[in-house]
Amino acid sequence: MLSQTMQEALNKQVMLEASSSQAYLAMASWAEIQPGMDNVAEYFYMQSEEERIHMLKLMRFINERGGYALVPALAQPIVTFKSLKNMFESFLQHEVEVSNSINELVDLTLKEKDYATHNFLQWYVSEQIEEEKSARILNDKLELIGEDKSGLYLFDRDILNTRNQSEKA
Ligand code: OFO
Repeated sequence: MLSQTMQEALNKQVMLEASSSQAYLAMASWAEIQPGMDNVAEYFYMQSEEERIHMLKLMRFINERGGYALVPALAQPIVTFKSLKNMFESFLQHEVEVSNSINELVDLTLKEKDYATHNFLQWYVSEQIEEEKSARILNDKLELIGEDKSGLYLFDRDILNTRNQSEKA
């Protein structure tokens, strides 16, 4: 059974995962109207779906453990970006924020001696390691490419492979 504090903290995480899904959906839509960034758009559409799955997984857990998962109200995410690089920086920033929040939740489970939730959250800990890694790799690539058009062409061409590789890992 979840404590009230734990339930509220998990519901906050539900909101964060839902906001991530919305933020990445906005990135997908923005990328889709940039010339030649079709695979980047696809990458963020998939990323948005994934965040929704993370949200659902949390909601099901809260309800299973005797709490009540609340569907959150969401603010509009950032919908325009100065550049592709700027969008990917925001992606990484977002993932770091999510990782910090997961770490705080893990901390709370230890304080409360809630080992069931602690165990459940380990999946999110591993997931965040992977997501942060992918976001950092993509940011490093963009740093190297700079304004080089052929580099950007290859970046878009290859981005879905990066995703498939990290899914296999
Ligand atoms: Fe939910 O994993 Fe990214 O944010």
